[in-house]
Amino acid sequence: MKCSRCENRAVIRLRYAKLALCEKHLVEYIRKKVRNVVKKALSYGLPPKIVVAVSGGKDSMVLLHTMKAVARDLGIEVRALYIDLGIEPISSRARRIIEEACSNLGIDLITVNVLRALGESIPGLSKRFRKSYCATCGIVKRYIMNAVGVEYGSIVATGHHLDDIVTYIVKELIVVGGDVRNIKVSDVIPPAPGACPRIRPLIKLSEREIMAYAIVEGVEYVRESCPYAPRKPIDATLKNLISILESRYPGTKLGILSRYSLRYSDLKRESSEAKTCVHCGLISLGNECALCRHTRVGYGRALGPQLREYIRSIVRDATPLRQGSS
Ligand code: Q46
Ligand code: ZN
Ligand code: ZN
Repeated sequence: MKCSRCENRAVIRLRYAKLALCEKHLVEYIRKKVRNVVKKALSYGLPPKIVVAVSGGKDSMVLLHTMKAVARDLGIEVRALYIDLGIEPISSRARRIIEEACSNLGIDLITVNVLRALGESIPGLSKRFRKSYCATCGIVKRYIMNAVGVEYGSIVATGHHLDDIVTYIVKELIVVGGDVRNIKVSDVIPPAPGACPRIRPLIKLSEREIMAYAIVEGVEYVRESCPYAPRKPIDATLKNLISILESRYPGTKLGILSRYSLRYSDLKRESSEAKTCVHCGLISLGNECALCRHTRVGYGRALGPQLREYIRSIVRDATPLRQGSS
C-alpha cells in the first residue's frame, strides 16, 4: 500500500479520512491535529503557556513529544507536570521515563509528590476519604493539575483520546443514564473562577493512531498498568462494540464526538457561574471542593490550602524557562 501523499510505503490506513500514510506523513498528520487544538485555544485568547500532564503512559508521552514540536512551531512555552502518586514500582518507573524524555526534549519538568504534599499516598488517603483508590486518585490528580495551571497562569493539556471520550459518552448514554455534559466534551475548556483552562489535543485521534506514532517515533512509555486499575468489563465490551461500528462505518467515533461536543461560548457562559471553595479558593461544585471536603471529614481539617502552598513553593523554586525553550 502506497502513501496517499508521497511514493513511500504506507504504515497505516485511516479509512475515516480515506488516507494511507507513510511514517513521515503519519507524524505530520498527528502533529497537525495537535497543533489545530493549540491554535484554537490561542484564538480564544488563552495564554501561550502549556503544562502537559504526564503519567508516563503511552498517551501522555505521545502528547508530550508532539507538544514539543508544536510549541517550537508556534513559539509557546511548554512544561511537563508529573504527579508522583507513590504507587510502586510503577511511579518510580514512570518518573525515570519522564525525566529522561524531558531532558532529551529540553522541557522543564515539575514533579508534585503526593506523599510529601499530603503526608499520605493514595492507599492511605483512600481510607480517610472512604472512597476507592481510583476515586481518591482522581480527586487528588484533578486538584493538583488545576492548582499547577492556576499558579503558572497556564493551560493544562491532558492525553485523553477519541476512544476514551467516545466510550465515556456511550457509557453515560446507555449504561449510566447520566449527563454527558458533566464531562464537558470539548477540545478546549475555558478558564473559570479558581480553574485554569484545559485542552485535550488528542481528542480527535484514536488509540491506534497514537500507538502508531509511539512506534514510529520511538516514544518510551510505561507498559505496565497501575496495580489498582479496576477491571471494567463493561468498558471493554463497549470499546469492542464501538470498534465494530467504526470498521463497518468509518467515521462513527468522530461522528459521536462531534454530536456531543459543546460549544466554547456555551462552556464559557457556564464557567463564569462556577463557585469557588471556601477553604482553598479553587473551583468547586458547592461551598467546598472535593479535596477539601474529603480531607476535612477524614483528617479533621481541609488540606486544600496546604496542598496549594506546597504547589506554590514548587512553582516559586522551578527554574524559569530558558529563553527560547519550549
Ligand atoms: S493511577 Fe490512579 Fe489510575 Fe491507578 S489508582 Fe486508579 S486512577 S488506576 S489512571
Ligand atoms: Zn508519505
Ligand atoms: Zn478546596
